[in-house]
Amino acid sequence: MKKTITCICGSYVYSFITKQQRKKMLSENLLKKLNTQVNLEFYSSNLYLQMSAWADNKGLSGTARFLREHAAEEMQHMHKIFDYIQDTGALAELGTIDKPEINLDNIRDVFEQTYEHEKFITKQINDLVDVTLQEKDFSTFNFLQWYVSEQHEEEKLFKSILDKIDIIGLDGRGLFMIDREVGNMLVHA
Ligand code: OFO
Repeated sequence: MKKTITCICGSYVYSFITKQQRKKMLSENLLKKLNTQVNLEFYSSNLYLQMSAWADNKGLSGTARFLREHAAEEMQHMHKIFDYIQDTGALAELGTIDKPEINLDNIRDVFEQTYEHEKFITKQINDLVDVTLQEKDFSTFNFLQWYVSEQHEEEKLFKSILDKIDIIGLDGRGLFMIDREVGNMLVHA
């Protein structure tokens, strides 16, 4: 509902327009894709939290801590898109989030699967950026550039851990050293 307030002298009129009345800044197509990405970020968070539980049960406390921190970061990614959608006057909508299925035998599996998952997310972000260019939605294009850089960092991070595992190996003290190393890593170190 549109509300107007007129000051005493009658010279100024302020209009308050509800969010629903704002001109929609996002196409239906982009809105749907951004809402899908909200769900994917939720899924990423749950996936890393589940992996963190697995690592904790295996006594890999450094890896568990790292993954838990990363799960929290994924929630920030989710909120950022959620807020952007709301800021455009559209409606952020949460959907069903798949159960994270993990199939892990060792710490290398953890980082191989996280690396593969991040490559999948990068593809999703790239597809989103592509749509913004097709629709000439430069505002959303600009917003998504943060995610483009973020995905570059995330792929680099998980690949660097995999490289360390391959150099150090998991025999003898190797597993202990890797777990300690991962636990000391900041998410974007
Ligand atoms: Fe791991 O970057 Fe978001 O999903």
